[in-house]
Amino acid sequence: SPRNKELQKDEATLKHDQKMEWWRDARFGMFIHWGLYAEPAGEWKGERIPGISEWIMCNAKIPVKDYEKLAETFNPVKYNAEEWVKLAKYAGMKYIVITSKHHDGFAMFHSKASKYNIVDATPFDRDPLKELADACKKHGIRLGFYYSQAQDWHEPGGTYRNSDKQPHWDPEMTKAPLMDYIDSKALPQVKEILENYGGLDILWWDTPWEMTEEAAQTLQNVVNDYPDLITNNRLYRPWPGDFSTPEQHVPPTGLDYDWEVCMTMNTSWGYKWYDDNWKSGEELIKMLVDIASKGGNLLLNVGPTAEGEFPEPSIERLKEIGSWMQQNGESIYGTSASPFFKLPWGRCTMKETKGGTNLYLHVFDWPKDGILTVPGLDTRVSNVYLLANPKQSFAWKFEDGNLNIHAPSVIFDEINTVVVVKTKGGIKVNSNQP
Ligand code: H79
Repeated sequence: SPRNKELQKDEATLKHDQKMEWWRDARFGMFIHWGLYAEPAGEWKGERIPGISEWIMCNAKIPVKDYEKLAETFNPVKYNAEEWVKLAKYAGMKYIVITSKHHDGFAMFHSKASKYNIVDATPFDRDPLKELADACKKHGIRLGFYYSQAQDWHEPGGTYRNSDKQPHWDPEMTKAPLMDYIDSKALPQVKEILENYGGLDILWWDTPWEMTEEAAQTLQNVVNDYPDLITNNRLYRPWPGDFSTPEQHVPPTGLDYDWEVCMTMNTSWGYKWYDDNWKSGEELIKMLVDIASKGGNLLLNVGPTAEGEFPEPSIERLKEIGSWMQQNGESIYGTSASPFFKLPWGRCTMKETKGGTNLYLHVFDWPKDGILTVPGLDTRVSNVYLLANPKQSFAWKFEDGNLNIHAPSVIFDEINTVVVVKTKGGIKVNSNQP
């Protein structure tokens, strides 16, 4: 009956909400792009190859046999999983997603399905993803693996996409159908990563364009055995997965579906030694706030070196974000999108509390007159104070249908100061905002 159908749907929605709860609260995660491409780091035979470094095999049209040789010298002896996890945690990140296999086809985990993996094909006799999984468990960080399911430039049958839609530059790679590669490598490897790493929280697919529905369904059948696993929307178009994935841009408004922006700190995902185009720590903090104010997550990328270390500029930025998050994380975690259409001075996030709702006002630009106007707010306010220093409270007044907060000039020049408006009961915002 229709009534039964409705009840079933409610149950499915409830289950889905339960599954997504930690992810929605987390707001902030670390993406790690690490693979053989960290070794050339954007340069091939003395030549700088334009584009993102993890695409170097494709961009420089490197024959499979030549690219494979990178494995013989890939030896990240400085890798220390716990250091990575501790830094992510200090930065305020609640989860990590790492490339288990990128488009180059090289597995960064021990795989029985393909010898082309870090344990069997390199001098490095360790499984770095096992070590990462253990470190994440120890420090309470959730873990996801990125897996390039369609593009695999190392296998006949793996797809390959470029802007001019040419076939793979290495003719050997075009001689098998997609399902051969899916059955012999992608499917067994996906089973391995889901089974061997203590239970993944996220599986992050990429580049769905050349997938077929048959290939997608084959992989989805495995995913279905893991009811708590969260997946993105890049297995197959137009399948929605659990969340959508704006890449390298922040949407102008929130989306009505769970979403996560993935973003690099410089230009490339994989390590590229001469990529100096770094966003500042302040920019990244404001980006996280902007995304949270629209109800999304930020997955911020680090591209470690072939020695197994984070680049110094990434470390600096993670620390800068961390020192802000240590004081202001409450205004990010577990919050929901701003109830305001637009705020001239910054952004807003909000969160239910025992007695009412907290509004977190992120002040990017202090109004010159020191009066912070919260437009159209129609709510009983019990306190207004500085999140980083709750003893610092502010006077407030309702005037002309707006809440005006009178801020002393001492804090005017701080970047992104968070002012908490504690309210009693729910938030009501009148729509006749400026
Ligand atoms: O893993 C990261 C990227 O390597 C991957 N997704 C993120 C998370 C990615 N794959 N494709 N793209 C991003 C965008 C595609 C860009 C392309 Fe091109 C433009 C493919 C072909 C033309 C630029 C030029 C990149 C490769 C050649």
